Amino acid sequence: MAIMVTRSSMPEFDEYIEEIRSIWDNHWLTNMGPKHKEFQAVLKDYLGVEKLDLFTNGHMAIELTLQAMNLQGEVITTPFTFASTTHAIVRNGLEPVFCDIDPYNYTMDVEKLESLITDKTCAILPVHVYGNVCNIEEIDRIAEKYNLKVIYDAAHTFGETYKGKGIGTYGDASCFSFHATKVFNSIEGGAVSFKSERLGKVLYNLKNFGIHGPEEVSAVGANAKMNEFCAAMGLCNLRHLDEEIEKRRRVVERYTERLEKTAGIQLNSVQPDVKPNYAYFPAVFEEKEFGSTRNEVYSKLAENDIIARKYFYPLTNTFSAFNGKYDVFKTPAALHVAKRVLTLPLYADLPLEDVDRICDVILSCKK
Ligand code: T4K
Repeated sequence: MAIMVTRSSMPEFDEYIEEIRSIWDNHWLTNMGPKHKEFQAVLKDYLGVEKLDLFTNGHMAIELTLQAMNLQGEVITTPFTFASTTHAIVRNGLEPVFCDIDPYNYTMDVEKLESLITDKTCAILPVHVYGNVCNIEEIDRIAEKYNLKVIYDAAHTFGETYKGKGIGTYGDASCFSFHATKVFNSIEGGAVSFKSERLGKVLYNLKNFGIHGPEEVSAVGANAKMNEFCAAMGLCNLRHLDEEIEKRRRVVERYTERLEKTAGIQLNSVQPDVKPNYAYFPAVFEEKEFGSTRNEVYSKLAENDIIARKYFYPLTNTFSAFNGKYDVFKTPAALHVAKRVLTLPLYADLPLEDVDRICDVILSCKK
């Protein structure tokens, strides 16, 4: 069987059945039922945040957060991310302004941030990409100086802490994804942690049609509610998450041991003050020193039934959807990394023998 870039974590079948049994008693499938309430409460606790709401997925979490802030103008973000981040900005009628990334941790290059601020800038939407935490202090300082909102795309940072505090406590809001491919999943799902009570109320309106009772509709909202089956999956998976992260750590350590000394491969390093979740294992291949290109390594792995992924290539500012509107040469570090990066297979139950086999194939490409 092929080894894919990841494999969804799932509880034992019986554990999930036990979790959903009560749904057959109460026939309550969605619309903020008991599982939703319980999941919301345990998540607040796990993430160490005071205010949090649940959504159908990580994308709607970002899109509705931007909408709830009632923003206008330009949002500074990075193009080295999944389509969702940029699309959430554009779908709100806002203009994305692309900041380059740090070539080593792939998050927003804060040295380049301030020069992109104009009188139209309303917010910063940085991405904690691969679980690497952005330069929070500097982003906060700049946001405060120019009175900008900060919304973190925290899709990859579930359960991480920075300086001992939950990652969701930083910025005005942080948006998490619980998609099947994430460290922690609720099949599909997402959450927003936020500071302002008022923002929470608007977000709730947006996720539930603005409905506040059978005869009261006080806002024009959409539908982005998490259903009971997803909440139940989240409840089950959360019980095993610490163990899963520990297993991921072992996989990451093995990859690192096997690949770190090879010239021409840049690996991710654990950041100071961060409790990591080992979400992804990016490796950047520099052809000059390694002797093979990223695409050659990708193909060699595929010949061996190992399906790595080029997250995040292409950059979002080159998507054909935007018809060449954005100048990719304004984000040269992002372009450099996107052409050279491969995210290697990583999931809790990936056997270390498979990691060794993957590394053997990669090292066979070294010239
Ligand atoms: N912001 C960022 C920075 C994100 O990375 C994402 C999502 C979002 C926002 C938006 O959050 P969501 O709205 O998705 O909650 C995947 C995911 O669909 C997406 O959630 C994720 N980022 C992105 C990085 O990756 P694909 O198209 O690459 O996934 P796919 O279907 O090719 O799956 C990859 C591998 O995962 C498969 O080869 C096998 C495994 N897999 C997949 C699925 C769907 C499973 O084991 N089980 C499954 O159910 O986008």
